[in-house]
Amino acid sequence: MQTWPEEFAARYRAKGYWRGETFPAVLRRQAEARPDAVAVVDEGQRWTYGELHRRAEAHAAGFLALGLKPGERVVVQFANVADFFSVVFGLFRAGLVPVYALAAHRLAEVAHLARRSQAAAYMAGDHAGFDYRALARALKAEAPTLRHVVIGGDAQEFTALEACVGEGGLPGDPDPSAVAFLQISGGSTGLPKLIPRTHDDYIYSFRASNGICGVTQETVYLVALPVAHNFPMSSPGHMGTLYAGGRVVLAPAPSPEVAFPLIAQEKVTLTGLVPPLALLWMQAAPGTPHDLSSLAVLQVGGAKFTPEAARRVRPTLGCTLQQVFGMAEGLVNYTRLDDPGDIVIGTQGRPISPDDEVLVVDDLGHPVPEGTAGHLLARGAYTIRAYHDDPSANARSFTADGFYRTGDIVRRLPGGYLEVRGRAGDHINRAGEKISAEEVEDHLIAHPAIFDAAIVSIPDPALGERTCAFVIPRVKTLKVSEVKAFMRRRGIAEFKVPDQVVFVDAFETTAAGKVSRKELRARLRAGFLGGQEETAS
Ligand code: OOB
Repeated sequence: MQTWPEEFAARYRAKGYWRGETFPAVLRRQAEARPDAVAVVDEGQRWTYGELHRRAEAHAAGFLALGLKPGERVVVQFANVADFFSVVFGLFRAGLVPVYALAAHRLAEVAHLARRSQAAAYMAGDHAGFDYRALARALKAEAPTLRHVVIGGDAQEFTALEACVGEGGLPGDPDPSAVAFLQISGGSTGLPKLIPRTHDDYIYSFRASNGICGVTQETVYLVALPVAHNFPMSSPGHMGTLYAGGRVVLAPAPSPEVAFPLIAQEKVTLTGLVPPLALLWMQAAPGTPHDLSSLAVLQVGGAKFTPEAARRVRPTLGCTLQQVFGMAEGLVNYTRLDDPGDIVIGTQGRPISPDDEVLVVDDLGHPVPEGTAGHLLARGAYTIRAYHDDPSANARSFTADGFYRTGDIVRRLPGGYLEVRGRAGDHINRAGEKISAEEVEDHLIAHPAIFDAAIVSIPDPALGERTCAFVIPRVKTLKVSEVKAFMRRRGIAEFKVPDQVVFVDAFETTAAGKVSRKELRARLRAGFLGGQEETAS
């Protein structure tokens, strides 16, 4: 159930933000209104709204026939493929709760999600050059609550997704204030936290985003980023596009080589990228034989897009730039499509909703004047009040009056526009992928030849930030290649394997011999950069 206090919930309903819509009802509405309109395009497969709806209904019945019970959690791990949509809408229809893993996640992350959510099932696709069946085999030993594994494609000993179909026996639509799915947080400490989003709150976020981003049934949205990430899902992303009756085109990879032909063929009008990809696209666009003229708006977000890069979007790609600064916990900011150039280039936008409450405070929690950098706190109709089943994270991440501590350092400018200046926490933003220093350090320290390790971010022209592991080895013979190979054997997502490994004899400490890990990371980083400590960003 939603965790907003009743007086807030009542206000959000009265203002028309929470309208009692649910995911199954959204799909049904489109399937009834425009059954023959194309909803999802995936490498030659074209599913209409009618087809997507039929598949989702059939899967819903099939999932329940397995013995799954409404309310149970199901970890889903799909690349950018159409099955993602029939599976998650099938789960919604059955009252089951998807837990979104990224396709890049490996055993360590998926096992954590399954355990944390007490998942009853794991559903994955047989695609993307990785064997999710092998992952599933190992997962069963690590997640005791798991009763079913469903695999799209060649299922081998597991239940085939194609066979998970049935008819009838479906429950009524879910309660709109119930948790619809769990999304992962890119949060700063330890393992990813689970973010519960309700039908009411999430649908509000993309319905309102549609208005801001001009999404209609004419929109053709290209999912270039991973389909399960919050940005391409709801800002306004594929869910916003389906809500409006538009067309969702899935890119198997975000590179210009793959995405440009798709833009030309499908006449894509809108897409969202992280800054490093936007740089690649801008580099590739001038020489491309593909017609990109349908692309009206390019959204860039997930990490800071520099003004220098932002300025080049229109000259190279011929489209309008929209900056998007959001988080899976809720709050999303957009530059508006008719904002003046200096706002679009120099800020990360302003909140979706007039009822988004945004505070910028100093270290003691006191509000700072406009134009001064401080910690961003947020509260509103689509910003969570608590993580799933995580009292200690909740105590750290939310104020007593329910504001989410975003961990971001921002400056508020006239008109409520925000400029992101950096992060207060210890997470690294590597091309929009959030990496917790603590989580990676824990894996490193598990190596028998590693005495201690600290992960720091290093500025990187392509990725924004890359990771550097400072390692104190127990034996002089330890090799960088072994450290990286060990990390891969730990079963973590490739983007978390340190980009650089630097061996040191000891970590410098203060005279008192005591340094917080945070301070230690800052010192290592400053030393590595030759004393050129970066600003907060
Ligand atoms: C998006 O969501 P998450 O949950 O992966 O990461 C959220 C964090 C923010 O707290 C901030 O640190 C960073 O990513 N971030 C940005 C940014 N957009 C996100 N930092 C600077 N500039 C930006 N434009 O990344 C996300 C979710 C919805 C929409 C867009 C991005």
